[in-house]
Amino acid sequence: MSDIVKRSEVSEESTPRKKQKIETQTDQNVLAHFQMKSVLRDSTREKTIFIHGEVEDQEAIVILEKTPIGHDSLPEMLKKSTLELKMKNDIYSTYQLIPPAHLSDMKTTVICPATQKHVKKYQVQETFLVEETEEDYRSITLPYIQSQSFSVQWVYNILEKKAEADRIICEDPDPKTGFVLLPDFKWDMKQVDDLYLIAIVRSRDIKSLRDLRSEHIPLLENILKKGQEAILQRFSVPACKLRIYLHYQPSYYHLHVHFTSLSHDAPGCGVERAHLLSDVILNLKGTPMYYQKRPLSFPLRADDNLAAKFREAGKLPNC
Ligand code: M7G
Repeated sequence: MSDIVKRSEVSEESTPRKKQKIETQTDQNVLAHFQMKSVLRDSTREKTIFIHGEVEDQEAIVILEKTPIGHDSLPEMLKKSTLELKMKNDIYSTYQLIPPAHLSDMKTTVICPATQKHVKKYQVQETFLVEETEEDYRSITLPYIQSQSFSVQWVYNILEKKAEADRIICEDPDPKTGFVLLPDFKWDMKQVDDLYLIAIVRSRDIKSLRDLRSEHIPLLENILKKGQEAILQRFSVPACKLRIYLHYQPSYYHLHVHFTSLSHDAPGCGVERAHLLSDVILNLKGTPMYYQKRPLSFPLRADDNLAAKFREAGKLPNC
């Protein structure tokens, strides 16, 4: 794991001028200028907190996450930490362990400038399951995606090597079957237990699972095979320990595939949103227009504008 590097990550969803400003601030500790407004969500189980605030009059979101303990750091952690006894009873004792500073860092993600849509994405909300037919997609979802989905500028920056070029794990330049595989910004790359990478396809005209047809099978098989090989070679994680899937609905409408460690309960890996890539390939082999024709179910947050559109169309009658 010595070739795994640590780095701070910043959303690319900003204009070039603003981006420049944010990157400079990040280098000098952007959090020093962060004015907290509210906690959007707090997960004690995932040990993550999502905070909404402002950085110099720009809306911002900061995500702080305590990451798993790396096996490599255990000997040093056990030897060099300070232990404060909290309780002792018979053979049982609990302590507060204070590790050396370099072993107690926290993964931090900054989104700035953040949009209202980002704020909603991270807020706690009730969710509903929606069943979307082919007709619903055409009349409700597609117009919605075209009018108000998140910018995919960060994706184009990766494909054009304007951002994260040094993080690429493997790439295939073919315009039809090619892709770029790199660490997802949810992963700090410190240990493989929570491994998380994404493969971003080169083709710019496939928005999501819904657009996939049998002609895309070579692309999907290429991502599956080369992604698995690259992860084995670079991180020594075999294919049988990977969960490889697509989200429907995704947050970003440029086709990408998630590669996560099977032992990691990654956000969004539940059956209501994740579609295993191997199943997608089999479905397309059996029925070339499977994803165009079949109703697809997915969760929607109560305050999501897409949920409002489904409600208006009478598709969420009791919600
Ligand atoms: P998704 O299924 O569209 O949405 O996946 P989700 O965020 O609801 O899962 C997009 C994936 O891209 C997510 O896993 C994000 O963590 C990841 N991601 C988003 N951004 C803005 C970046 C980025 O700038 N760099 C990298 N490396 N990953 C990103």
